[in-house]
Amino acid sequence: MTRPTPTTSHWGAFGVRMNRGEVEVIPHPADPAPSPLLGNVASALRHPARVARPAVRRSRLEHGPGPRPRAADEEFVEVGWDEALDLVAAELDRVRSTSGNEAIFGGSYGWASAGRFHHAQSQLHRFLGLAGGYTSSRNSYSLGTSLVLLPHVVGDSEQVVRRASTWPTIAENTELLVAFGGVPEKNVYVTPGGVTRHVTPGHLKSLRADVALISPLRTDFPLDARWYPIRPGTDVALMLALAHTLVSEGLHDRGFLDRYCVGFAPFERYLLTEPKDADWAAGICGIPADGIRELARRMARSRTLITVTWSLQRIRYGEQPVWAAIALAALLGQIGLPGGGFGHGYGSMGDVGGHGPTGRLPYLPQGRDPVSTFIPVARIADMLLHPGEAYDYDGQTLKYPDIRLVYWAGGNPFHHHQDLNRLRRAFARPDTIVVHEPYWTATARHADIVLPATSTLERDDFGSGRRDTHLIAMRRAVEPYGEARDDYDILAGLAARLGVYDEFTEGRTARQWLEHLYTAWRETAPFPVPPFAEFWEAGELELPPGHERETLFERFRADPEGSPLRTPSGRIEITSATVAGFGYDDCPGHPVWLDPGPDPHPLLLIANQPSTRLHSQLDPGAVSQASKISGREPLRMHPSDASARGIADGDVVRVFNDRGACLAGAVLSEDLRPGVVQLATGAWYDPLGDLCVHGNPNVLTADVPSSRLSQGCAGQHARVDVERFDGDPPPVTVLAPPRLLSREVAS
Ligand code: PGD
Repeated sequence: MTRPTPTTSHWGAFGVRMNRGEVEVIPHPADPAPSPLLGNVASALRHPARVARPAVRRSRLEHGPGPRPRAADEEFVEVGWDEALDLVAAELDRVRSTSGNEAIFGGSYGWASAGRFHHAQSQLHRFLGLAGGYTSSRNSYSLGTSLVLLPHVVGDSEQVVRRASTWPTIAENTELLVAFGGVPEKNVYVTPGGVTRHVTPGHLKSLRADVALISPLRTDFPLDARWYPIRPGTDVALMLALAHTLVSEGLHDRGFLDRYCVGFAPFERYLLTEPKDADWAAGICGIPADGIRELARRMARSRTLITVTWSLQRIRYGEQPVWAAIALAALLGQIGLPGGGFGHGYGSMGDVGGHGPTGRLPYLPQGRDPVSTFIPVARIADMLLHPGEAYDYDGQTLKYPDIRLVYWAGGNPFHHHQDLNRLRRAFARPDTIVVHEPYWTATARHADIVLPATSTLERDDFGSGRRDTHLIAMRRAVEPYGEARDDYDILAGLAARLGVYDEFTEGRTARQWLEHLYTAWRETAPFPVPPFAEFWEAGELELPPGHERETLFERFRADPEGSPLRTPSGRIEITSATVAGFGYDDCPGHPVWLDPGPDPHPLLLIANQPSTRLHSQLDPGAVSQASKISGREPLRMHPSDASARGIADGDVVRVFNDRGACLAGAVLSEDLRPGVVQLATGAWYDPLGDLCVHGNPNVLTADVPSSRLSQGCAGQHARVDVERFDGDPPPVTVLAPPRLLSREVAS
């Protein structure tokens, strides 16, 4: 038996071996809980949806650059690499000389693939920076709201996410875990950049704490828990009522509030006038008032950890649940004590609560972007549709640039953005859209020029994620698909045409870059690191372990003067004078309940992360495909909502609202609250007019920000209705390439 070739991915390290011409995937021997997503890898690797050759939209080839509808079903013409690269280089040059580099949007948000060198965005940003610069994007679709809010409240988002209290500390000390959004196990298999040991499932089993699962979905906690089936989007009302009970019954810790917090008084006034009590909250969140009071009292007498998943901030007014949870934890006075306080993102990502190493890893410098213009990442459609328009962001007034060229590598906006029918209109505005992709995703189909990128198994790299225990040599295991090239080689080809080849490559091949980055890291690493050749041969390097027992804000608690928070006051800001000073009605100076207002559609759709793929990645893979119903994404709904609509388990249904509609396959389940339906993100968008025939929920979500403060993604919820789809549903076409013409036929 040959030794497996090592590699890693966002969903785990693994090995591959060729077995009678087929790729065999072997979990890493040190992984106690390999991800189910590994079952997608072999089937997706050479799927017909791969991009084999550079391709240009036919109308672009015939008519040159300019705004155009960019229909997803238009033909593409396959061209040679030289022609494709000449086209892209000429267009970059045209746009920068006629409109300036600000007119090039290179934000290129997305998860791309694991691998420290061939990271698509880092490569693209480095190249575009050398080519004169680009308009960039900030923050993430994942955590964009909290990334802006947390600095105002606790001074730091990095610490909350990267140095969260570790699972062993929680297992040993927490008596009551109050989990808003639960700890969804499906997400803990994923960590950006790689993960070798999936330890969270094991840690969850070792918890001694009682668990209060506060979620519309019972499946959001994998083990026994007391389920509070809350109405989606109303967690803040519940948190305020818990706070109200603590304050009105004198159960709050005044000493902690005085010493470690500022701005409790205005918040207390808010709680007590027009009281935000349990009776008030029960009418909003659907949890009985007695249950709310009883939970508050248990929280006060137990070592209590309050956790909030990232999904809770991915909604309109998404700042509020995060801020209210911190205020609630402050009232309990346990922040900085082992097993107490608050946490953000347990179950949102594999590394939150992890205790792997925290040291620096080898990395590719992205260089400098000479253009300072940026957008908060989720404002892409607004930017394309409203050039020149002013908008608010974190106390500033910014203006959307006029983008003529969009360049995307390593992301799928036609997966990740909201209101996809609006995004299609936005994508009609620029003169040119360039995409590097291994697959014919919906984004590739909405581009003008598509350049085929290799996947990780087709190139040499090394990889390791945050708090990962290993650095893995990712050795090329198979030949590139078709004529696919590494993003680095594609960009080097463009750099040569634009006169920045030497600056971009620094005279190195990809393999030489690996050795260079590794060696630079090795020279400064605070522990012994073998030479590159030895590491490459061994296939991995185990990194020195991190601290198993850590508590968030332990040092601040021990010495608030010596280790202050990086807020203006140095303390936890229950009221922020800075945020209050911005005067935003959708994010005032302390946590508040903001009613999203009426909507005629009776069901609340939760568009959460899938369990069968990573975002839209691997949708053609076997595990993802096996979950589909008549080829459509499964939509979970309560039997009472289904029977009221004449829907049976396994029916194809149409999910709709004013923005659009999609088809899905009904799965009836009592594990969700009546009135709630759930459809995971990531089914490849397959438009037929305003209908997605495949089941992408982002045709239904609204393209509105969480607030003027953060302008974060609010795609987790949408109001919808559902009906049975009678007759033959239109076929899913997106898993086959678009119509491809050869150069001769096209001319
Ligand atoms: P991916 O499917 O990971 O989604 O959005 P994101 O755009 O990250 O897209 C990555 C793309 O990169 C894939 O198409 C893949 O083929 C391509 N790729 C992989 N490797 C390479 C490479 O080496 N080179 C190149 N050129 N391409 C490569 C994710 C985003 O979606 C996130 S993070 C979140 S948390 C959001 N969540 C929600 C949500 O909760 N609800 C809704 N409704 N919408 C969301 N969207 C967001």
